[in-house]
Amino acid sequence: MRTVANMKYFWLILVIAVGAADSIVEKANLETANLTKGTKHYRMELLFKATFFQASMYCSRLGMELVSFNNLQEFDELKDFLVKTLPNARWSQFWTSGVAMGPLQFGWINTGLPITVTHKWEYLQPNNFFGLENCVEVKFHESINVMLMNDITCLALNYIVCQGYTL
Ligand SMILES: [Ca+2]
Repeated sequence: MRTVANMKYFWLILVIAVGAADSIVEKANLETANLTKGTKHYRMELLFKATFFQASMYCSRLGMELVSFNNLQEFDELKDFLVKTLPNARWSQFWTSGVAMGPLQFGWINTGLPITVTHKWEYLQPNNFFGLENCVEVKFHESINVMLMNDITCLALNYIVCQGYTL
């Protein structure tokens, strides 16, 4: 019986090890990446994951804010940045400035404006699962060229993209 139990732990550890080796940080072999588009500057943080609140404070310390997109062009800008920075990445999640304003209504906490790219939600999202999903992440998969939004608990651990503007 002990051998069977040990084997279970072996497989568990193996799965965790494989999962860790598959992280986007290792594939991208970088910690941060930067992109400037016009007056907008993006900074991607891949060294660690954080809650929405920690991520927001992290960007603030840099004089920046969590990423938002007020139109499809800005949505595609972020997606292109991820494609360029993270080749071969599987599903990876990044915080945005999006938060719940009301039942299944979302806006950008940095601008106070509603989220208008409503056709970019993941299938069956937003769903406010268990009534606990008040923050908006983007889920990115490079090999199928997809980036979509999802509402999720603000305490989830995600990577970070900050944005800032030059005058
Ligand atoms: Ca959700």
